[in-house]
Amino acid sequence: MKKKTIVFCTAIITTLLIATPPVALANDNNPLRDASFELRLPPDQGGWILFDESMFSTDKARSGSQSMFNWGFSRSVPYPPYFVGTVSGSFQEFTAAPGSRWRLTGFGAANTALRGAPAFGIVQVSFFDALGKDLGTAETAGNKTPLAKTSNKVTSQTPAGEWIFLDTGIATAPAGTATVQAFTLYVDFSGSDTSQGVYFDDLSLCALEDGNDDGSQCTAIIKADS
Ligand SMILES: [Ca+2]
Repeated sequence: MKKKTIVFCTAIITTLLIATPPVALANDNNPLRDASFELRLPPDQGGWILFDESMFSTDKARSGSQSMFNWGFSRSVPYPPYFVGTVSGSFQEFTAAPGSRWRLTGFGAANTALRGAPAFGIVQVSFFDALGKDLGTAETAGNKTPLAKTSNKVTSQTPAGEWIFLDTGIATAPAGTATVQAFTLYVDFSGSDTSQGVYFDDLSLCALEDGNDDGSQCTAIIKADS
């Protein structure tokens, strides 16, 4: 009887493993401070730097009791391009060498499904030189490509209230890199005349070890002073 119980439990665990969507890899070397937004550390203590319509929120949390809420109001106007857009977010900055590889993951959710498009929440890594110029990434470098590497998105198609896993994949720092910035971002150019936004929680930044190609082994790095 005991044996049967064990077999049964194993079957359940196996089923759960197969059914579980991809989740963040464990990262004991996550350099982000207050990665779950519980501490509300100010920037001069290494905390998140907030811009535009961004705030710590107790309205929704994937872990603990707080998250980061980036939101905005994109209104329609009677002249081209017929909308006024908004970009809000939060970020932290780290020293980074050319050729170093980075992966940012986290979770995003909208309490009510976003209206219109483009209106979306992402996590993003961006590289900068010593003068603060945005360099883009090796993967995205080029005239017609964005100067950063972004994750999949929370959009109008994302079920309301559901946390989804956000993942930039691996971004390689181009020549001249001095720093990397890890962002939560909400972008709204929808002209939907609605106040709306995306919650973020449980971010993890990985500086990949040499020879590691999936972000499962991360190097311990020291955060630059703010
Ligand atoms: Ca949290």
